[in-house]
Amino acid sequence: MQNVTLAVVLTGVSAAQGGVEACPDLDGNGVPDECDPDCDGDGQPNAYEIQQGAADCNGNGVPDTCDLASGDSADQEGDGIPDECQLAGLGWRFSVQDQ
Ligand SMILES: [Ca+2]
Ligand SMILES: [Ca+2]
Ligand SMILES: [Ca+2]
Ligand SMILES: [Ca+2]
Repeated sequence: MQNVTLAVVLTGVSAAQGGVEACPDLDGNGVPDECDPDCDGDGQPNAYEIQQGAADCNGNGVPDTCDLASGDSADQEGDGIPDECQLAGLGWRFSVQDQ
């Protein structure tokens, strides 16, 4: 008589290997990042980039760099800031020059 104990059956390993990886959700909105808008295609959702400090001066939820790249925002003087965020200052400057 042998006292054989085969209590442990290692079938649970496969669950931890090669399974479906949890989709990253950097901005924590419950939507996998691959489904979130990512205007520049760098894998970081727009909302996350703004959370991390990307400029969104016009508050449309899209980093301003993308607004400019897509042409949604004009940047006539090429300073990297959407002109709709600067209209007040530009208007003041132009009004001074025109007079
Ligand atoms: Ca997300
Ligand atoms: Ca991005
Ligand atoms: Ca924006
Ligand atoms: Ca500008």
